[in-house]
Amino acid sequence: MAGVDAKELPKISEEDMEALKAAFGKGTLTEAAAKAKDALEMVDKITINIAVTGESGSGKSSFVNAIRGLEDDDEGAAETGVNETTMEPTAYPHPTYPNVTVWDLPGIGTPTFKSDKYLEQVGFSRYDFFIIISCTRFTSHDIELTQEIQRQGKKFYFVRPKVDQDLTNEKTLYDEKGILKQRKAATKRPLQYSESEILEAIRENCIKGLGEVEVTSPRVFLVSRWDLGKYDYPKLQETLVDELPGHKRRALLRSLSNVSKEILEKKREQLQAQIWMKSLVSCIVAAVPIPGVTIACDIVILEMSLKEYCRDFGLNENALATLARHANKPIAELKAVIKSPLSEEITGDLVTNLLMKCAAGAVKFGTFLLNVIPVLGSIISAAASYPTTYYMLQSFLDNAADDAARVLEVVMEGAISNAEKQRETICTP
Ligand SMILES: Nc1nc2c(ncn2[C@@H]2O[C@H](COP(=O)(O)OP(=O)(O)O)[C@@H](O)[C@H]2O)c(=O)[nH]1
Ligand SMILES: [Mg+2]
Repeated sequence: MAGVDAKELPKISEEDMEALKAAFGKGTLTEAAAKAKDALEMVDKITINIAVTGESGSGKSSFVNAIRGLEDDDEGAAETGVNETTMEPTAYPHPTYPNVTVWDLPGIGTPTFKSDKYLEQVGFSRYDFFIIISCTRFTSHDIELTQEIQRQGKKFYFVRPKVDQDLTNEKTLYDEKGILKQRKAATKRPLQYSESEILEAIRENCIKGLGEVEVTSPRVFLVSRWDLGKYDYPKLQETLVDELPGHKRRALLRSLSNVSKEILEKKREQLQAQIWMKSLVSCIVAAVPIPGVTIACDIVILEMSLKEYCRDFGLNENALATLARHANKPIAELKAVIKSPLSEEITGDLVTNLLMKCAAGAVKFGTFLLNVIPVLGSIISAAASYPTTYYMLQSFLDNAADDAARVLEVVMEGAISNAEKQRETICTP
């Protein structure tokens, strides 16, 4: 490693390094590359079914739209503000990742309702996990349902939407300086308006109600459909991802809306963890010499990978237009902070250019890799191609993730003013 500044090298995690060593260590590179290819393709084949249930009017359909990154008036959105009469679950595939389906389940709480029957009726076994929505207290029906889900060994999460409304309502009890207007001796309200205390009280109230009936470690996430970057929605996204196994985790994560820095970071980490596999596939499976660069690789795989990064981070014309509309911002404002090419600009030639630019940096990285994985040196083409493709994917991914973080910052400003507008409409008689 002498003469190489570690800071200039791509970050490669211990785990990746171990996987890389194991793949190269066996000596059967073609086999390792074929396995890597299968692992990468798995994410498109795996299906995820999310059940969203709760009483009618609680905000189920709105939540179904929210998970799918849609506004209620977008094409393909679930209809909101309607009383449902059917007992049939409705499937809403994710618009960009159709292997993720969100199911809007019929409201529970009819007089004939029995939780075990309900689950049977809605096709219980289909779902990976359940989201139970209530905008007031969780009812005996919700609780019966969770007990049945618990018995059958599946996961569930309580979501309490409309917290924006709660906060607005509470605010009316305080004057413009944030001081409680009517100080009754028995009041539990803080004398000074405090958003965090109100939210904590709502959360505690929900958990208390559930604790009384022995729901094991209930988790309640407070959300506002109009402001997904706030309150507990980002935490909910992370929890859902963390609690799914392997490939399912990847499939869900990439479909989640980019509403927080944390989720962007999780996506970056996940894509980062696949670079060693993508490079392997590109340099081994169908590698051809690239004119102008002294390497051989499969350009198509690299092109597809860069497009995948753009898609996952919302860096294409369509996604940006939708985002701009949702955030009430001109699309130009979002584009102004993007430094790397959008999906539409990615071509084979662009990939070759990027590889050329990365060749110098990759030399140092190659020296580093050769020290760790000596077998690379014995495969002449891989010795130069592998570090170059790795380095190129790494640089592009980091840039795309940084772009997405900057776009998010611009959008968040818009999101705040939009939520305020929404609150005004709701609260004005
Ligand atoms: N303020 C506010 N209103 C919401 C929220 N979620 C849903 N709503 C509204 O609550 C009403 C019922 O929502 P809907 O999704 O149709 O409920 P469903 O019957 O359970 O499917 C609609 O008018 C929604 O716009 C939220 O987080 N905040
Ligand atoms: Mg509905």
